[in-house]
Amino acid sequence: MRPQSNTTTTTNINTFSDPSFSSSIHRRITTLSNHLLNPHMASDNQSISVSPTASSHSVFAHLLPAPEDPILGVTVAYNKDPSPVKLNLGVGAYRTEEGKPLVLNVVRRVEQQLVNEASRNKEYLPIVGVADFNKLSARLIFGADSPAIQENRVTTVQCLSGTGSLRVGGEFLARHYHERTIYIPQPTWGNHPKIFTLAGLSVKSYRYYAPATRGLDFEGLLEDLGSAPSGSIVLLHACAHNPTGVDPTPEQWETIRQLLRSKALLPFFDSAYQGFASGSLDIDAQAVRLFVADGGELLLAQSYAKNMGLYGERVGALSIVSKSADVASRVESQVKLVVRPMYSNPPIHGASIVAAILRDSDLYNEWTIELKAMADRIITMRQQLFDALQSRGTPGDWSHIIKQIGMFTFTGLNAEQVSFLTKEYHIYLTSDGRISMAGLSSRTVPHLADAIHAAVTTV
Ligand code: KET
Repeated sequence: MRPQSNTTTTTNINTFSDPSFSSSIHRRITTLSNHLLNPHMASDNQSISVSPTASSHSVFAHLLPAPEDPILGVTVAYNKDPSPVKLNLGVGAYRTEEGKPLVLNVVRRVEQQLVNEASRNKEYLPIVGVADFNKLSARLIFGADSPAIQENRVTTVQCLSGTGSLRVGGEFLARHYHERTIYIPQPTWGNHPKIFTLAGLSVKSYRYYAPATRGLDFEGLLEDLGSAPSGSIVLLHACAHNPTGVDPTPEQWETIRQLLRSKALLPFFDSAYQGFASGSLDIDAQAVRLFVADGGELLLAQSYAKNMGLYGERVGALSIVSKSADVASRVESQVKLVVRPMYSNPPIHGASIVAAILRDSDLYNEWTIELKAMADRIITMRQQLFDALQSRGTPGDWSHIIKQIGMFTFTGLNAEQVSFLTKEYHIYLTSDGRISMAGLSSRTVPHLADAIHAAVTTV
């Protein structure tokens, strides 16, 4: 069929009428047809070699099977267990009294509204994400009256939940900050060392938890951060420390702030549980606000996975507080250079839900009520588990269950006792003895208490 005449086809016609081009095409077609009809007849210099990928040997044959993730792997094991009494207390994900995942009513309502808005489209977001989401997220954590926000000293970039925000922040620091060492608490969320190492930072730890008291090792913390080289980065859990459930008191936070500022250490807050520690968004932001109020610089990774139940939507933000509006805008331009080659720009849906809730005072109030209900249910579970162990006369002091804060109890069970719980009682938790209190219900507390009692009396 003769092609239509337009510029492109004219070029094609000219190309095909070029004798050298048409003879090269002819040669290749002949080679290909010879090979297909009888591969042995193809002459040596025209044969199509068999690619190594077509052989039976895999180029990945040398790979060793990687271990499952210490936290998410617990869910993998749980899913394989056919027992009807199995209980997943591994991952920090909220469950209802019926043991079901929860989508907040306010989230469902906003999602309906978003779906019905015909004017919405699926265009790419800017590299920094939904502008309103960023503004409102900064206000949520720093406070609406924060001087840093009023002075335009805050750069906020929508990222892929808390993990993505930490990673982008880590890479930004590895590229542009003069000191490449980050101090993380011992213990901390298991993903922290991997995130920061892969971001290009060197990871060291500072003492945080005293197993003997099941409380904060405040002396150890001050000593370790006091001897960190000036300028080092310090990872701090904004509230509801994971996995210990132990937070500094407001007075201890003030001492930590003075130490960091006097040594020019750079704070990097991880805020994954705002609202889950006390039930109040403002109270849980107090430590962060203390550090912003002194006019100093800091980074903050924020997640809406837990407090809005948006786990799989991957909604979060990285905020960087700088000394001036001018620096903040240059910081933003450089953060964009980190994001663009990594994932280009963030997803729309989850951030639109958050922005809609934070923008509207009725929706916001509804959210705070649902959030408080989640936090309260966890506190009730703490009391019920403590009472159940008391009534069984389980040896040991279990008061840390009601003293610890947030989603987790750091039980003090050792790795053998944990594997006993899993093998004998089908209760799944991380090997460090952390249990997600949000995965418990009044119905399952007795089963867990029986298991803990058996573990500490027999293992
Ligand atoms: N920081 C902390 C302290 C944290 O516990 C988590 C998640 C995150 C950040 C990241 O959450 P994201 O979903 O990226 O916003 N912790 C729970 C889930 C997990 O391990 O991924 C957990 O510890 O069970």
